[in-house]
Amino acid sequence: MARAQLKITRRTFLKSGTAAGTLAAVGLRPSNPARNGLALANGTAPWYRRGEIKTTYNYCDMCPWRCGVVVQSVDGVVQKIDGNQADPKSRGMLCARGQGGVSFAYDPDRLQSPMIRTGERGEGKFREVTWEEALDYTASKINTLKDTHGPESLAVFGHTSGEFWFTDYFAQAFGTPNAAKPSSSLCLSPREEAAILTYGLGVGGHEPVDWDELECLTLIGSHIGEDTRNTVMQDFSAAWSRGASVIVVDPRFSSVAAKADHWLPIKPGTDTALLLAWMNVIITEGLSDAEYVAEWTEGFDALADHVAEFTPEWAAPITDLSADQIRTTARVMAASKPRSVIMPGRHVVWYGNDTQRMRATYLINALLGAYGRHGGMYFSKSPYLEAYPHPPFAVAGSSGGCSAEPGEESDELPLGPTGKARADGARDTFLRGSTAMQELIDPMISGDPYPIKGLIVYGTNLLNSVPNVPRTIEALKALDLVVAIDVLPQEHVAWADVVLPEATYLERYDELFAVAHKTPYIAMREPAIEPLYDTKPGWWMARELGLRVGLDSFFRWETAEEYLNTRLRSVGSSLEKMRDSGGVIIQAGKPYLEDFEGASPFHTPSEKIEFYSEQLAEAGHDAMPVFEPVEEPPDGFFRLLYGRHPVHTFAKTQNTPLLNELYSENEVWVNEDAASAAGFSSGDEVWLENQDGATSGPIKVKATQRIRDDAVFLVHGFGQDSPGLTRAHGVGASDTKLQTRYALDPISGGAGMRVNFVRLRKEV
Ligand SMILES: Nc1nc2c(c(=O)[nH]1)N[C@H]1C(S)=C(S)[C@@H](COP(=O)(O)OP(=O)(O)OC[C@H]3O[C@@H](n4cnc5c(=O)[nH]c(N)nc54)[C@H](O)[C@@H]3O)O[C@H]1N2
Ligand SMILES: Nc1nc2c(c(=O)[nH]1)N[C@H]1C(S)=C(S)[C@@H](COP(=O)(O)OP(=O)(O)OC[C@H]3O[C@@H](n4cnc5c(=O)[nH]c(N)nc54)[C@H](O)[C@@H]3O)O[C@H]1N2
Ligand code: SF4
Ligand SMILES: [Mo]
Repeated sequence: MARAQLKITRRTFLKSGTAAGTLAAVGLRPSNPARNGLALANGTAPWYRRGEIKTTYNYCDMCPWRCGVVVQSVDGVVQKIDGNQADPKSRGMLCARGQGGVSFAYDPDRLQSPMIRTGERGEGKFREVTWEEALDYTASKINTLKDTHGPESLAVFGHTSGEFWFTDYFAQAFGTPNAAKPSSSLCLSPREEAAILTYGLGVGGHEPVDWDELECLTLIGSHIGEDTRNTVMQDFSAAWSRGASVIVVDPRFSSVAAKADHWLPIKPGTDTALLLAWMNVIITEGLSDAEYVAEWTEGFDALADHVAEFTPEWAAPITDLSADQIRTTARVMAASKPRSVIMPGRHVVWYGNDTQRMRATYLINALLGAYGRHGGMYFSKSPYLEAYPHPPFAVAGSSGGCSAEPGEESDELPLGPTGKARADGARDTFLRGSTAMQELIDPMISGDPYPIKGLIVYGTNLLNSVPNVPRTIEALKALDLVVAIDVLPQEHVAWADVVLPEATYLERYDELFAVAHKTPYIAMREPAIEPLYDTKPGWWMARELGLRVGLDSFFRWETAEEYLNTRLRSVGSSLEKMRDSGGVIIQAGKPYLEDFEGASPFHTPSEKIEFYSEQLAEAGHDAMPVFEPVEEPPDGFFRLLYGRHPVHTFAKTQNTPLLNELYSENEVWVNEDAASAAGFSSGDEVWLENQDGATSGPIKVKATQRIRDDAVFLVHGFGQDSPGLTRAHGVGASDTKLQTRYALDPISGGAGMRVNFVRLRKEV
């Protein structure tokens, strides 16, 4: 009852919020607010009385979700960031990290000037140089690499929202297929590959759960609440308030488990067994959507045969759940079909068999008839927007990642102009696969299959995001050129030959954010203030480098405005028109099956959702998901699990003053009984040591009943070693440094990171 009442309250609130928001948005551009008496008397006037307010539109870069924001600054100082009411992701609201953007920009630890290395790599000794010198130096090194080893010998890693300029535009124009994003093989590539194999569409940047009409939500690990993507939090709260059923499968009692009707504390690594048993119940009890299955799927009989033996009784001892729990939850899910979905999740590189696990979740969604149905999974559509005209790229294809649009990636593996394929083993190993960033590191050391000699690291936290840090350091020592483009002195920056400091998202124009969505849309970024210190925007750096390495024909625009206005012309708009209409352009989508008027929206060979995958069978993989046990922790060790904290993003915000104040140090979650058996209790300081002897710490114990006794849990991003990060340095423990190994997913090239084990030690 309480939840039903909340629904009404929230609906009413949203309605009035929108109306009030429109008025507020109009009021955001006061022509010239008079200074009040306090300000004139040099008193402490509130910021909005200190001078003319400049209002600019932007999309948040505090995490890869990119909510639309409205930024207000006075006299060249950013004062406030609000959610843009017109933006489909923020809808006028922001998470704590989005609000914390001001503090990110004004972090005094920021990189302030271009630098060239003077000491040994890793020592962090540099001299400040002019932009001219830094760019000339970098370009001459890149030209030498190209002449000596070919353009493929330059790898480009990129994340954060300026990634496009380097990982996509520069890399493709220059002619290297070795461009990669951590948001692909270290995050969501199994999810995308499984979706394309199973129903012929990518999931895309914004998971297309049709929240407004959803009746049952199942979460496999996805920890909404710790994962504080703004829109997902809003949508989840609304669905929950409306009374939607929630099933959470997580070895840890996560924030969202606390809101669940059913919490299944599964033994880590056994989710595929649970998914097979759920399919068994749905099929044997006749709970699937028979009409939908007949019309839109292929291979149902094969699937029915396949799962016949995977009963709840079979799965119970494997998953450490009861057969009754498994059966009950399958029935709950099916009772709401087709308004019932297992959310695809996002960070899905877990155990190396991740594409098959993701396929199993999609098969259940298909049995329940969810794809293209109201309250199920809608179809995202990319907005229409033409590229800036440029000559054909030397390398086709995309490096994938969180921002990848569905259908954007081609089936062809990109080849370099000299006919060489990506060096990550894609052609030999992976069935499909967007670039596997971690697999590009071996060729830097071994020269096999061919040498990679140079690396541009744009907005990627190289030593905090990629497993097997000792190997990355070996590669950093072996390279001929390392360029770091960042805003903070992160650990890997000390290993660079050239450091190019970027202006933050609040200080620059950037590529348009064109989002595949229920309502496809385009958001803009413009500077709220001038770049602080001697920093420059990424687009400018990419262009200046491009002009110096013979790519003039790709960089014909002089200014960012010229580039953006040219693209916007293709949709009858311009920066000025976008500003006038609230910073976003919204187009019409085609979210449901009925929008296709009988044609199939599924781009598989059969044009149906494929329970049985011929493509997988032909490539020698299991055509239907099977459960493969994962290695057990050795005696005295726990499996190392990790996840998010609501006020931090990855390893990049721990030093942000405001966010650091909210949560400054991580703890290791240990089951209370297991902790006391090992002689530890809450607050004790311990070191963590993994199966290979790697250590991180000291870190405080959080002894709790909220986690199983075979695993421990860490918030990712702490335990940083860069002395330049004055607040984050040396605090807590790092999951990355304890992930000396990973399990490679043979289908997607994803790096499963939950295959590491740690023990607690009093000292090292
Ligand atoms: N605040 C905040 N929010 C973020 C981010 C951030 O940095 N900060 N990053 C964003 C990004 S890019 C991503 S990819 C997402 C990641 O967010 P999710 O996709 O939700 O991340 P996961 O790593 O899949 O989920 C972590 C949860 O999985 C549970 N888990 C561990 N092992 C298992 C297992 O074997 N089985 C099951 N069923 N559960 C398991 C853990 O206990 C934990 O609760 O978050 C996004 N949102
Ligand atoms: N151990 C472990 N590894 C993980 C994960 C995990 O949970 N645990 N999560 C995985 C996932 S889901 C993802 S998506 C990836 C994320 O991987 P990354 O994107 O590498 O993670 P961040 O720590 O956010 O690093 C962002 C980097 O960009 C810099 N930066 C911030 N703003 C700007 C800017 O405006 N311009 C430039 N040039 N640089 C900027 C930051 O200082 C930082 O160095 O990590 C993956 N790796
Ligand atoms: S979820 Fe939060 S941090 Fe991420 S883009 Fe939105 S407001 Fe920014
Ligand atoms: Mo991610």
